[in-house]
Formats: sequence, structure tokens, C-alpha cells
Amino acid sequence: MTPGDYTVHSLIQTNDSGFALAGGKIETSSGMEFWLLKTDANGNAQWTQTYGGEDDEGASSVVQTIDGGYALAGWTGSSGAGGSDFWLVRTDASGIMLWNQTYGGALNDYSWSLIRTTDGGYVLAGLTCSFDDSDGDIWLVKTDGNGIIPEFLSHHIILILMTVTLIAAIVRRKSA
Ligand SMILES: [Ca+2]
Ligand SMILES: [Ca+2]
Repeated sequence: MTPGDYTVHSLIQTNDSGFALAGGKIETSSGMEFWLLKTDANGNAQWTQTYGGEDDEGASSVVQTIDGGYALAGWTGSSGAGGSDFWLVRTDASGIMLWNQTYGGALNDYSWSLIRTTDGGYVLAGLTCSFDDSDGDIWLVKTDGNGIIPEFLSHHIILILMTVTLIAAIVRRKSA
């Protein structure tokens, strides 16, 4: 592939009877990028957006969110924990990025599928070489509506509770 080339990996119908297509676009300066194209009901392009860093990233999935925005998932080599990581990008209805999150370990991790869950969160599925037994495992990542993995959240809550308990114990000892 050369600069200007595209790949398409995902197609959905949007809530205005148009379509959204997601994949990768090769840029001259920044390698492959996430690429999102919105069309009207007749397939006429309305707008297109790209997202990414200096290294390669590719979008494998797009879903529409309740507010008319979009969530794209795929992989990025530009940020994260090392190699490629799962990458989740949330946009508004015009494709402007609102936030993004990476998930993964030191080796290559590729997200190939994305769904929106009934609780307003997301589930990404793909391949992980970071958290596997030998030559790659399937990896499911469940996040809340902000792309945060709830386990991380509960770890933080436990840490806060432990800190509060410790401070309370110190205060009790000092006042005793
Ligand atoms: Ca890139
Ligand atoms: Ca990784």
C-alpha cells in the first residue's frame, strides 16, 4: 500500500439511514491511520476523519453511540504499553475525537471486533500476545462508557478505602 490508499473493515447503517465505514488510510507522514467515512443514504460521502500517531494504526470496527457519535476500535502502534495495543476512539456525531483509550501489554495486541453493551459500555475482542500462554490468545476487554476498565476502577476504590482505613487507624492511635 502507498500513501492515499485505504482499507475498509467495517460498515454500519447510521441512525439517519446513512452509512459509516471504518478502516485504515495510509498517510505520507504518519503511516496508517484510523479512517472513518460518513455517507448519506445514497452513499454520497459527507465527511471523513482520520485518527492516529506517528506509527501505524488500523480500525477494524465502528459502532454508533446513543448520542449519534461513533466508537471505533482497532490497534495502534503509536501509543500504549508496547508493540501494538487495542485502541478505542470515541467521537461526536461529526467524527471529532472526544477521547481515546489503549489496552494491552508489552507485546502485540490487536482488536478485531467491538460492540456497545446494554449498560452503555463497550466490549473489544481480539488477539493478545502480551497476556497469553504461547502464541497468542483471544482477549476480551470490557469497559464502561468512558472506555475505563471497571477492574481498574475497583482497584482504585480498594486503594482509597485502604488509605482511609490506615489514616483512621493512625488518627485513633494518636488520639488514644
Ligand atoms: Ca499513524
Ligand atoms: Ca501491546
